[in-house]
Amino acid sequence: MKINSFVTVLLFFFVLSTSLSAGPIAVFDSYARSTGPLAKAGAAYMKIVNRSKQDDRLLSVYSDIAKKTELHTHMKSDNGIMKMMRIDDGIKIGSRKEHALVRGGEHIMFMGLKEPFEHGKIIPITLFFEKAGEFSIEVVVDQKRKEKKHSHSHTH
Ligand SMILES: [Cu+2]
Repeated sequence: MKINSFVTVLLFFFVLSTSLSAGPIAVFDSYARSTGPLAKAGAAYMKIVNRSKQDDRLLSVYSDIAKKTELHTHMKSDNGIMKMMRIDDGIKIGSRKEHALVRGGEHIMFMGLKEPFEHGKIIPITLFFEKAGEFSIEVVVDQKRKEKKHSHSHTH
């Protein structure tokens, strides 16, 4: 367990350091997961900060890890079941605001994984913003992470 928590601390600083870059956009508290080692799809969650004086918009996402990477959200369908839907018009990140991608809400979706999401694996993702442009991050797979704020669970 000691080694494990040391690695966690290292990962924490690694993730933290990726959020310290100058520029208007910062990403923190990010992680990725899949439903299991054989899953063909996975998702990533994070907090995105827009430090700029103007609103921005996350238009699209890309990763080498999957055949397709999309922005998704969850919508309640007519029969009350939560369904995932692709976001086509992007996600607004307001000026000097923080926007969270969370389980059961907006997320980055990887479809057709080229490699399994092993715990601790690092996933490169490029975010494309309307104003800030390209922003590359590396997100660590955390299969054990629980969503803290939402007590209800969603299968993904
Ligand atoms: Cu999805």
